[in-house]
Amino acid sequence: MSASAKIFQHNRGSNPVAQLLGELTEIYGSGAATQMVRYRAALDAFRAAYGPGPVHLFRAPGRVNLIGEHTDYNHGYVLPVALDRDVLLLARPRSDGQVRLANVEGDFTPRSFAVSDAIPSAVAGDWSNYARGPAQELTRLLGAPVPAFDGLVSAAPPFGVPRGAGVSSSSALTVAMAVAFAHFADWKWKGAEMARLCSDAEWYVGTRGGIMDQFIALLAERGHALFLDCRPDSAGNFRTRPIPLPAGYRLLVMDSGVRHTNTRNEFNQRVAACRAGVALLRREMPGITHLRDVENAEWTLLEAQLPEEVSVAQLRAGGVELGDLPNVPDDAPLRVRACCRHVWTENRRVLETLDALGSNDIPRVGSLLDDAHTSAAEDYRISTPELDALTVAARQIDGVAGARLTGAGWGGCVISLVPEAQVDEFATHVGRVYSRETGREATIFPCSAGPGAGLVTAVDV
Ligand code: NG1
Repeated sequence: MSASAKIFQHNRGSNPVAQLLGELTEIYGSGAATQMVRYRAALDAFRAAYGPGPVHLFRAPGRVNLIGEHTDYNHGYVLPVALDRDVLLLARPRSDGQVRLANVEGDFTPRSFAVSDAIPSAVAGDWSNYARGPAQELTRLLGAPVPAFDGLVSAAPPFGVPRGAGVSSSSALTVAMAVAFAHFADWKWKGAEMARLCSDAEWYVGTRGGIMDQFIALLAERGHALFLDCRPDSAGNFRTRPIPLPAGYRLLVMDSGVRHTNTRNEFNQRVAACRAGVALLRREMPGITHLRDVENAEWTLLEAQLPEEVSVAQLRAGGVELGDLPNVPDDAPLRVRACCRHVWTENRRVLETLDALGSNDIPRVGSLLDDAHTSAAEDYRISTPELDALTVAARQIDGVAGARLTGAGWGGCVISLVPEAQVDEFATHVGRVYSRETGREATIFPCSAGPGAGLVTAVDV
């Protein structure tokens, strides 16, 4: 179990309400009283679905990424922060090997599957895949089927992780499931191993993503971002460092309300462009495996070897294979040079941001965030008019340090570092300008940098 994950054991002798409130205060701070209402409603729903008895409560947070976008699967650097919005999973073990899943949100209808050595995935898009994936990966790791459970998920707004908003709701669900299976299997997980397991579980679902979301969901510390070097060392360990968020600023999240749906193909095409870049650079630099390997090479030397645009079919004709990448058509145009430029420059920006945070040079942090947005929009082409409109509005307030899209892109959220005294003015201004420019409503909320996933407590219902 990670040192940062809080574990609270059920104490039958104590007052369960006071005990739970104490535990929620550790996790949510001043938000504990309202969380209590949510937790009690979830406990009632669990009892209604599965009957009275003991229940374990697990949680896993969503995240924003301060900087370092689409660098994780290139073995680069990232700087994510956990939200205090999370996925709550209530669970009770079952002895018959059947996992049963319910959800407080009606659009996720009940599901069930049997644990076994080989758990088949449900159809693409089925929410049970976020439980099947971790169950399968943990079964593989432990060499025996994991214990089954009755589970109820509570992740509805405003406490849950917004879905499709680039704040990692899918990873939060995967991690919550993995933490529950691990707990009932009595597997004492360590951060890196569990993060990898959860990342593999998401490959099971079909996205060829990286490990950032799982790491931050598991290892987050209150009040801190997490610097993560996504290149494992020879023993499979990753370098991580908690980074305090700057005093006097709030990290504000602006949800555009635009949801990315069916963008897995676009995502995998960006992965393909990066892999193509590595394959082409390998002709001159035979040892490289990821774009991270060329971080110290001159960009002008690299770009000369990278085509502006090439298709998978053209690459294959030239003897270049890109590996297992679902949903990347043969004729998809891969913008290899621009995508690699984004990754190469973004890695530098992450390291510069660390330096700037270390010396409390917040204006410098702001200009790096702005540059990161430009690179994401122009080189990686993952922005939208709505995200751009939010960044423009955010930068109009004096003292704001940067604005950039966060997460995969194609909708979702923008973040800004806002001086504490200007938070209200900022939210009013951005909300007004955004609805004038786009006809949409933005949801603006602070990122409270909460703690990582784990077992909250066990109680009787
Ligand atoms: P979101 O925004 O949660 O879809 C995805 C990937 C991350 C990372 C970011 C872009 C998954 C589960 N998540 O996050 O690993 O690549 O995009 O920086 O694949």
